[in-house]
Amino acid sequence: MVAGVNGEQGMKPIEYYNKVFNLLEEHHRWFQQSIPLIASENISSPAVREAVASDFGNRYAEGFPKERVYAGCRYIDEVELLCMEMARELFKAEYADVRPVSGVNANIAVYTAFTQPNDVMMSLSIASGGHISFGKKQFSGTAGSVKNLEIEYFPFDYESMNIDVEATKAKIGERLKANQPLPRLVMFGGSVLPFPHPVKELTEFFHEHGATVCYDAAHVAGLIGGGQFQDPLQEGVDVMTISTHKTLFGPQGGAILSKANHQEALKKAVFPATVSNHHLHHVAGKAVAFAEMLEFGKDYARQVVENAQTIAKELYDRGFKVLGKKSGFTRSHVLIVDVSEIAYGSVIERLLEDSNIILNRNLLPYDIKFGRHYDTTGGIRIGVQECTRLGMKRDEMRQIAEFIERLVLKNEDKERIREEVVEFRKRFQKIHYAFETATEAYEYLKIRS
Ligand code: DSN
Repeated sequence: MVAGVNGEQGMKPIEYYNKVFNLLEEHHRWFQQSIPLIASENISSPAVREAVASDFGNRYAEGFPKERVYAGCRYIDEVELLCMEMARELFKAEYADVRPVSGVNANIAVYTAFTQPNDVMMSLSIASGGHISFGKKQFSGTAGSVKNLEIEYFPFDYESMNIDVEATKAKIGERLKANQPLPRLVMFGGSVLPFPHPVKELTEFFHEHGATVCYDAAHVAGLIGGGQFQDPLQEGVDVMTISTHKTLFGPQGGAILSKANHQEALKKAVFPATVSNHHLHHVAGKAVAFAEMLEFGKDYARQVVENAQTIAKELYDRGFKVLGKKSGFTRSHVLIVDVSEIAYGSVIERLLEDSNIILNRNLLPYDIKFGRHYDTTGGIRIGVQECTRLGMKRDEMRQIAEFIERLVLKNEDKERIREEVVEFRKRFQKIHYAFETATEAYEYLKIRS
């Protein structure tokens, strides 16, 4: 017998075992009945899930295809080469490395390839949309903690919700004048990216000042692949990192795309520097997801952006303070709502969760100035990519905005709204933008007999 973590005394191993499966099935049921609005998540197709459940997940294949340090990789190599080929096609990239096991892992490989400890990196602060992997050492951010990089933030314009080009150039000018080191690496992109970043306007400038320029497209990779967002590699960046499961079709993982001249540096920075074995079942899943994206990506990405713009306007018209109004609220899958006059973002997050509407709190660019932090944010973040994959369009975006209005602004009974959400969701159980759509999107796929 083993002591229970939640005070259950003496659960037997078989009881723990059964409990895990019960919880998994309950999770699936809950998501079948919920509206998923977390901007960094998506639903993967049964095809991707099948690939992920394959024996690849039990194998080792360190290194590059055809250069492995293990036997048994005959088919693994073929799948990985196909995966790389599709990634190059999807992102019009000369080099694709599909081995990073996450977006953070991909960013660490980029830091490894292009920086030395104590170098300066320029990126967005977390409150302005940067990712924790861009963060300073004093906040336990990845770049500071792992590579000891000094972080210089991009100046950010709250109104346009974007990097301020002239202020950025001025900041670099000031560093030059003060004889301070200039950024060796620049990271565009991040975790809140409603509008294209000024890549064209700034990349040449940074190159002239000796920096390598990267774009963290973790959030918008599916929109780039679908031709609906800025295309950073064509706009001049040297390298782009992605997550494979946010606006892309999963499974969870990362990848790096670049120009050919960076291939050797990146290849070594991934293996052996920062990845040993690279989750081969997820490489198989990425390959299937890339095939789906090549076939269906354009229609999907167009609908995602239309849905995001629709829900943003609907929320605004109903009285919510949606940021970025001047620029049309969003040109991606994500929007940010300032709820600071109503309640903390965390309170709204829980209120909505009780009615099966799943989203997350988010810092506003000006939250730190007002003394707010990650648990007392002034904002919430909404992403529509998963709902889009479930087939939702304009009318459903209106309906979701109405649910949120009734809960947050009209204080209607949350149990009643939850029942309406469950009813609403019944019509959206299939996955769209996939080759095979017979299995339901959140169906619990049982392999055990
Ligand atoms: N930062 C997470 C998000 O955007 O939800 C992903 O790493």
